[in-house]
Amino acid sequence: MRGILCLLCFLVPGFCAHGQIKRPMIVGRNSSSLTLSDGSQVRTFGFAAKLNELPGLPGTTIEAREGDSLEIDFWNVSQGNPHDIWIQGIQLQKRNEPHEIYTDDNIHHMEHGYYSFTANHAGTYIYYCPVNYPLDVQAGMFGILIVRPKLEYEIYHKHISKELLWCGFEMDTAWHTDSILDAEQEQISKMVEQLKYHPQYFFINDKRNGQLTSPARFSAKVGETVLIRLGNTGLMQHVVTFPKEMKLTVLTKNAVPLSAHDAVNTLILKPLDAYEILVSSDNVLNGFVSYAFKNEGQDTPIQIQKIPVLITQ
Ligand SMILES: [Cu+2]
Repeated sequence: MRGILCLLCFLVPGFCAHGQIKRPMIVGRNSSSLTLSDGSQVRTFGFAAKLNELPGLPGTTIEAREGDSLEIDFWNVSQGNPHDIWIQGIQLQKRNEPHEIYTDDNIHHMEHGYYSFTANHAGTYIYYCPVNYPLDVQAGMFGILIVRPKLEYEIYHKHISKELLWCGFEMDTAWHTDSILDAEQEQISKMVEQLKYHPQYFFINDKRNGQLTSPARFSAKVGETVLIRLGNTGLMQHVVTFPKEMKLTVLTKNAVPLSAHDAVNTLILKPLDAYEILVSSDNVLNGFVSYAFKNEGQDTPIQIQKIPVLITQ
């Protein structure tokens, strides 16, 4: 029996019940930048996969399969204040050395932190730096963890023709000055309390409106099913509305499977929410997905981004 299982593990990727051990690396930096629509540059923090890589918004994507054991090696090379990693919805075990006992310290400049967990539930998660929340998240210290389902779900997902990741984010450039990003740890909590949040820039990944290019923009054939991962790494509410001609199935919200597949076309994401949805259309379509950025409790959006949708024969 064991031989057959081993053979299946070898022949069918994803069959193994025991999962793999993965050790992804996250490099934390505080000297990245993002070019804004007027050509100016704004300073950001971020998470890269390796030392010589500039982090994007979102930072490096970590991928795993249900049942895998992960030990994230977080290396802080930011020179400034300490940082830390949290994953929304997952309890992490943290060590300062690979096999040391659990620690609760933040990770200082040039230190490593090792965060281990078992990926028990398939879904899309947001990981981020909780230090001085929400300052470091606004600065850009966030990324996506994807836990892919085991084999039985994979069969169900077999008809998916492509996968997209849309990470909504707003930016108030007043939070991105050197005096704020380099402030001493002791001053920060008082400073964060006094900061007002009036974002001037609104992004899907790190792009605006129609600037979203392949592979993130939506183009598909009639009848094709596209899996979209949506994450809110901003501080506002994101209301995402698909054209009514499109069929939407919500698979998971914050990695919890949703069984009620009601006909919905609008999703509301609070900060740090993440959804996995399946989208398809039986007809050709040339439209857009509306991405509205709102203050919670207010009806009128502060800004609406439009992601082009093209469905052809
Ligand atoms: Cu941080």
